Amino acid sequence: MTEEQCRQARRYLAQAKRVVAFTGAGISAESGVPTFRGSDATWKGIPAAVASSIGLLEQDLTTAWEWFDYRRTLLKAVSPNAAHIALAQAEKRFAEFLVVTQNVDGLHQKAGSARVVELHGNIWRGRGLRSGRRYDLPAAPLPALPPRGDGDEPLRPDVVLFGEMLPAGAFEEAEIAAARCDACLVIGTSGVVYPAALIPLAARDAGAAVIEINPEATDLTPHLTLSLRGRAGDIVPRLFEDVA
Ligand code: BV8
Repeated sequence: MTEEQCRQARRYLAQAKRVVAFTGAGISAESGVPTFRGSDATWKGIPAAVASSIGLLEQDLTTAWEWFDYRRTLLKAVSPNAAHIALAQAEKRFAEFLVVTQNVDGLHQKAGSARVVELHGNIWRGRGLRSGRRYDLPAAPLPALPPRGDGDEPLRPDVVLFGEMLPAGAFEEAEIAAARCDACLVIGTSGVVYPAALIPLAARDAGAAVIEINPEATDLTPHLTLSLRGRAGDIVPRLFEDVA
């Protein structure tokens, strides 16, 4: 990111009343959470996108739980980083500020963000296979797989798997916010997963300034107002430094 780009991005934010921060796995990378498409995106030789698919869960619930409980064990030890914290602190300075995340790690809430839409669910919850009832899960590693709810009902991870619809309401809430915002940050996402990747495009279509923060160019880059090269933990705090 150049100083001029930083000044431009800060000007857009200083003029904004309504902000959406759209985040992906890259915002948690500096907390030590593996991304989906980095070199570390496999488990027992299975690509993450396959391990996180409805096909695998329907075929073998226990293996699906082994994958998710492995990630929950990794995530237990991680903390929000400077980017998560900067977004949580920025929330109070705007008339409207919404974090729309593709992540399931709960790090935005842990950093203090109160307005968060989780498009893909949350890895700390389970959901009854039949009842759909949600439960907070015991600490990882789980004593038995699959975990069970009331009436000994087997649970599944309360996340959206590849090949599944997004939670009713979450996507719509994100779309409405994107269509109203003046500025949309796009932080740490490769922009390949749909329908989530439509959110920054909805902001662009509504005339918002859409600002990407990523060490690399992505599928979204050509469609955005500004693309700031660099790590979220370095850039995001600078964008909000003494914003009125
Ligand atoms: C749907 C929860 C329709 C689980 C996730 C073929 C078959 C089936 C489906 C499809 C198909 N082809 C396309 C689809 C649709 C599919 C899709 O988009 N697939 C992609 C891969 C092509 N989408 C779906 O299936 C969605 N549902 O379409 O339903 C439907 C209609 C009718 C009936 C049924 C269904 C559901 C998608 C939700 C999947 N679940 N998560 C879990 O976590 O295990 S998505 C998963 O990927 C994560 O949530 C992750 O966040 C997300 C997106 O990836 P990114 O966040 O972008 O992460 P990625 O690793 O890709 O990139 C990281 C970026 O960070 C990089 O750019 C990197 O440069 C950058 N970075 C790295 N370090 C830093 C950094 N940036 C800043 N700072 C740093 N330090």
